[in-house]
Order: sequence, then structure tokens, then C-alpha cells
Amino acid sequence: KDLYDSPDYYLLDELLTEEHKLIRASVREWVKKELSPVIEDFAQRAEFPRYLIPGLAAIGAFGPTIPVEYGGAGLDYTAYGIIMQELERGDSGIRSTASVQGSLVMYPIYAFGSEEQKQKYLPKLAAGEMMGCFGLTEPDFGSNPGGMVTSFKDAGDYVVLNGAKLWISNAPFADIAVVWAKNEEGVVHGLIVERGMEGFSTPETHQKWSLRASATGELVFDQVKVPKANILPGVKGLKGPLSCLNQARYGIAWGALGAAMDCYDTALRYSKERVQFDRPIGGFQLQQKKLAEMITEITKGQLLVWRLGILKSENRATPEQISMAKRNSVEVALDIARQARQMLGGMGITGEYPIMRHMMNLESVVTYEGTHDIHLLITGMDVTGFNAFK
Ligand code: TGC
Ligand code: FAD
Repeated sequence: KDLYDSPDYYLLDELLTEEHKLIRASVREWVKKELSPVIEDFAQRAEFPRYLIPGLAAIGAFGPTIPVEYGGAGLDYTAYGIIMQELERGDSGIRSTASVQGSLVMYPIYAFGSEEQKQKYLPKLAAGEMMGCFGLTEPDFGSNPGGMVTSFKDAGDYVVLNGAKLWISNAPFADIAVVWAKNEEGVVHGLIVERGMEGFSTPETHQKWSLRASATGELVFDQVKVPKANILPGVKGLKGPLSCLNQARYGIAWGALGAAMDCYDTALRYSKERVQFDRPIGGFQLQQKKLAEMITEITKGQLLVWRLGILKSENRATPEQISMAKRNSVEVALDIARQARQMLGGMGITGEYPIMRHMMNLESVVTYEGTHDIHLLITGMDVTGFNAFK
């Protein structure tokens, strides 16, 4: 069996189009040839493999649902999900880079930008000639972004931006940042801040045990003059950044299952090869229980995201449905990573196998884009009508 086949216990391939399968094959091939051979070393060294950016662009990982006229591929959301799944089978950090670029930078420019902004940024972002990051979280406002203190003041042709963002994926190398900040009336707006603007810096965050092959940093704004032409005209209020999160959370719902599949495939293979007490460990009931539960949860998750993809392509997916899928997939993936790691015994803690890396990565995935708890509260509020956040 090919190492890169995905589990398909319920014959879900029959629900995909030929185009979906072709896209999957090409991303899978890229991951197999370009990413998997090097990712462990980059993760161990805590370095982002920047040289892979043109390859990611070439397989259409940046903004696949953005229309062709702006450099995207105009694909449906199932295709987008499949791309994220295959990338995260390789590494959550690399999927993060693609999520941020497509869902959190290209999407807001496409959905809320002026025609000039779309023409100026989108084709370059799609081609990976320009990289972006998304600044919402602040040191004192993570789950509660509405409390943000980063703000800007009107100064004629430009605004003056002050404040700081923390935990920003791609920040250390990004050419532009889509930053969410409050105006003098306390209303949230999106601004495109460009590297090189005076007073704008992006210090890197070090010593992460998770997403080590992804670059994370801060965005610091000290009296940055941002031209008014860089403000996204099409949205105001917290729904601006939150609607970008719907896009990225959707991709993570598929992506985390990719990490889960890689852990499952690895543990399954190992269970057939590793002999203890004169038989393959896969013959012991305790190990079979783990594998049986893994494939059950992967299959349930696949069905959930497949249906969500259809709803999303029809513009009918609610943010609450997306929250449920993001939360479920990441929980499933983390549980599978932990079980799979145990199945490999001592080998499970080494970089010889991808499981421990996935497991550590998933600790970020369960936290960013809305924590596990926040998504539970979103579902809780949806079904009861009571807001338990505040
Ligand atoms: P609330 O009063 O509920 O809502 C404010 C306005 O926003 C609207 N809204 C949404 N719109 C679109 N999509 C959604 N998912 C939306 N959720 C809410 C809402 O209708 C309202 O609109 P309007 O017109 O009435 O003003 O806001 P709240 O302050 O009570 O917060 C709600 C809460 C807690 C659910 C929200 O703040 C939240 O989701 N918090 C989690 C924060 C989060 O997810 N941060 C992620 C940062 S980015 C990131 O992690 C990138 S990782 C990238 C990577 O590497 O992959
Ligand atoms: P907090 O909000 O302080 O939460 C701490 C704990 O309290 C959590 O367990 C949370 O679930 C719980 N909690 C909070 N509120 C409630 C409540 N009402 N009820 C019950 N429990 C609650 N952000 C960006 O803007 N852009 C990025 O590119 C980005 N990339 C990231 C990359 C990495 C590697 C990481 C780790 C984070 C990234 N983030 C990014 C930030 C991420 O979105 C936040 O970490 C996340 O939203 C949680 O915020 P916080 O860390 O401040 O935790």
C-alpha cells in the first residue's frame, strides 16, 4: 500500500470529482517528494523551509478558491479542503503557512478590498512572490479579540497606527500584514501594513515546542504611518476578522484530519512489522482497539468535513458548523497522535517517525483559530441560545 494513500473506509472517493482526485494526487506528490524528506530536519532546527514557497504556490496552495482573474484557481471548497488535508499530512506548520496566506490574507483583500488593492496584492500573493500574515491576537486579547487595544488615528492622507500583535504566523518574513485595529471611535478596521513602513517591526518568537517549522512572531507598530489607501474599505467591526477565521477554520477541519491519517497510517504499518512476544503487535487486542478507534474517528471526521465542504461551496455553511468541524477534527487528530505515539513505543518519541512532530504541532492547532473551549462555547450558544462567554 502506498504510504501516501489516505484511509477511505467508507469509499468516500466516490463522492469526489475527477478534478478533486487530480488535485489531491498533485499535492500528495509534492508533499511526498518535496516536503516529507526535509520536514523533520527543519522542525528539529526550528526553521521554516522558506525555499518551499514557490513550490507551494505552484501546487495552488495559496488562495485556491480566489477567482482566476486575481491569480487564484477558482476552485470549490472541497478542493480547498483536500489541499489542506494533504499539506497537513506533511506538517501542520506548512499547512499554517498556506492557511494564513489564502484564508487570512488573500481572502480579506478579495472580500473586503478595493479593486486597486485586489489588483495590487492578490496575484503576487497567489504566486508566492509576496507573503502575508494576519494580525488579530494581542498580548492581552486572544480569545477575546474584541478587546484589542491596537488603534489608529486619522492624520489626513494617512492614519497613524500604534499597538502590538502577538503569536502571528509568518510574521518574521511576511511582506505585508493584514492588521485589525480600532479607529478613534473604537470600530475595528482592517489595514494592510507593508514591511519597510517606518516604525513597523516583526520580532520572531523563539523556543516553541510546537509548529517548529513555522515562523511565528510579533507585529509591533510604533507610530506607523499607513496610507488611507491601505485600509480595507469593505468591512468594519469584528465580523471582518471573524469571517476570515471561518475560512481558515474550515481548512483546519480538513487539515487536522490529514495529520491524523499520517499518524494512523504510520501506527498501522508499525503494528504489522513490530514483533513482540513472537507476534506482530497488531495481533494484540489492545493495539487493535487503538487502531479500530482511530479509523472510526477518521471516517466520522471525513464525512463531517465532506458535507461541510458542500455546504461551504453552496455558501450555506454557518460559522457554528465550521466551529464544530474544526474542534472535532483537531480533537480526533490529537487523540490519534497520542495513541499512535504509544503504539510505536520508544521509537514513537524520535524523529524517525512523524508522530511526535504531529502531536506537538497539534497543540498549537487546538489553540489557534479559536481554542477548543471557545469552539465548544460557540456550539453551546448555538444550541441553547445562551452566551456563556461573558
Ligand atoms: P460577537 O459579539 O459574538 O460578534 C461580533 C460580530 O462578529 C460577528 N461574528 C462573526 N461573523 C463572521 N464569522 C464568525 N465566525 C463570527 N462570529 C461572530 C457577529 O455576528 C457580530 O457581528 P455584528 O454585525 O453584530 O457586529 O463577538 P464576541 O466579542 O462576543 O466574540 C465571540 C467569539 C468569542 C466567538 C470570537 O471572538 C472568537 O471567535 N474568538 C476566538 C478568537 C480567535 O479565533 N482568534 C484567532 C486568531 S487568528 C489565528 O489564530 C491564526 S492561526 C493561523 C495559522 O497558523 O493557521
Ligand atoms: P487565552 O484567550 O488567554 O485563553 C487561555 C485559556 O482560557 C484557553 O484555554 C481558553 O480556551 C480559555 N478561555 C478563554 N476565554 C474563555 C471563556 N470565555 N470561557 C472559558 N474558557 C475561556 N493569532 C493571530 O491573530 N494570527 C496568527 O497568525 C496566529 N498564529 C498563531 C500561531 C501559533 C503557533 C499560536 C500558538 C497562536 C497563534 N495565534 C495567531 C494566536 C491564537 O489565535 C491564540 O493563541 C488563541 O486565540 C488563544 O488566545 P490566547 O493564547 O491569548 O489564550
